[in-house]
Amino acid sequence: MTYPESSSPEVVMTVGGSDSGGGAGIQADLKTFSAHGVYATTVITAVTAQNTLGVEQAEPIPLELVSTQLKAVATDLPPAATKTGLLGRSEIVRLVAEHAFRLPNLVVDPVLVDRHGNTVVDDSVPDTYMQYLIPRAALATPNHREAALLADRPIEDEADMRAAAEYLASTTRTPFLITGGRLAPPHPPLDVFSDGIKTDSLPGRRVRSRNVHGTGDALSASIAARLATGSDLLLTIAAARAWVSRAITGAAGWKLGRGEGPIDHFGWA
Ligand code: PXL
Repeated sequence: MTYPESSSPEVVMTVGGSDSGGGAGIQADLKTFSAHGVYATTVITAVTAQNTLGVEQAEPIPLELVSTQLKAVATDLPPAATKTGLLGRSEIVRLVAEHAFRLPNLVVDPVLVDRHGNTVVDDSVPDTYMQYLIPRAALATPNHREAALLADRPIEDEADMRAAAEYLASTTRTPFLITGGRLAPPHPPLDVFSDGIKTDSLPGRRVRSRNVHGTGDALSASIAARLATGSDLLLTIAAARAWVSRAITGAAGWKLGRGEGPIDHFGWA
């Protein structure tokens, strides 16, 4: 089949780690991009051996090979939007920042903690994000634990999330969406958006499901895919949040693996 040039799909690139279990990371981004009808390209920064129960091993890809992937993809298949996930080391955060001038609609999902809340990066990584990469992005989407590391202050509740979002956005001059899906009960799930001037609390719906692995990746990837076809940032965020909520609801009854299972990227349920 041939596509007339005018109907070629938009290209969206993801930079992140491979999740062998298919629920998060590069594999989840491929699914999310495909579900949104955009053409996915990938730059792999690390390979993890993991399943729904957890990560067994993680190996970084050498810096030079990450750099060559980035150049190969960005020069031949220029992305209309890019999402970053697990970058892992400061040198990779800086490498992506060096390419940012050719990466419009850059959505930075700073993966700094694992699903249990343990920090998975060196101490220098949050600062490197704040100094080099996030100021060049269209949006940053940390969860509340990652936002606490970036802002270097505790975040326990909505007031903390709002103050941190405003501080982070005004410091970097980049809009922030702090996600609070895993805020400790009794707090309802809540995301907070700030562009440094106005700050909005975006309440969510609590869906009872153990299958929430990769929800953060799905949100940032959905936002990147939607920005590629160009629309307003706040409307994009609202549409992406609704899409993720449907994907969580769809997979609530799934029994894939013995641990935290994946979400329903394609609306199968
Ligand atoms: O969900 C964050 C994430 C990103 N990338 C990789 C991951 C995870 C979480 O498990 O494994 C590769």
